[in-house]
Amino acid sequence: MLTMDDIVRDGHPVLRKVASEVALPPSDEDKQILHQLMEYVQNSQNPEIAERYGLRPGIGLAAPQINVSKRMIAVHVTDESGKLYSYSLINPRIISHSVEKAYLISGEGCLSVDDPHPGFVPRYARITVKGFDSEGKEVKIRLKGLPAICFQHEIDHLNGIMFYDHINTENPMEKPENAIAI
Ligand code: K2U
Ligand code: NI
Repeated sequence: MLTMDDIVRDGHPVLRKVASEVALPPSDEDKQILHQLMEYVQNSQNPEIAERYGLRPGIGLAAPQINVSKRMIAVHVTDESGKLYSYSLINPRIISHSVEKAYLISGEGCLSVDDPHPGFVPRYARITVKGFDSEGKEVKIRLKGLPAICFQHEIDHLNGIMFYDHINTENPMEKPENAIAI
């Protein structure tokens, strides 16, 4: 199983690379990586396992964060109505998005960033994502709320973008325009 020792930290060059597309159907090695990403996220949300292995809780994880520069992510998050969004995706891409933005009132963190970066992170309020599951089958997902924020955070990792890149440096706490607070 993955632990925090496997998660690279800010400053590692892999976090600033554009990750490579994954060949389909995925190889056994790529399927194993995808499984490990999801396993970490689920383990990190289990208080007993997280405490026993010192896992920082997360709702998503991208392959570059374990030093694998490939376009794979895992997301395991529940929205405000209690609906679970649990997806391990290969080559995910945002195919459409709202004009309206959204941001987390609490700001964002990252398993690869140890120090805080206070400030609002403007994201699209609603997105449609296409990708492929672990068997290479196409998946299309419409997202809003925290799941939409999480998918955008993870897809950013595949493009070498960190959450704090989006924060207004002049005024980090300035409310983003045309945006809903989550
Ligand atoms: O990619 C990662 O580093 C995992 C992040 C993803 C994330 C950060 C901010 C907003 C949405 C997703 C971790 O999940 S950070 C911990 C966390 C836990 C619950 C809610 C938000 C952030
Ligand atoms: Ni992150």
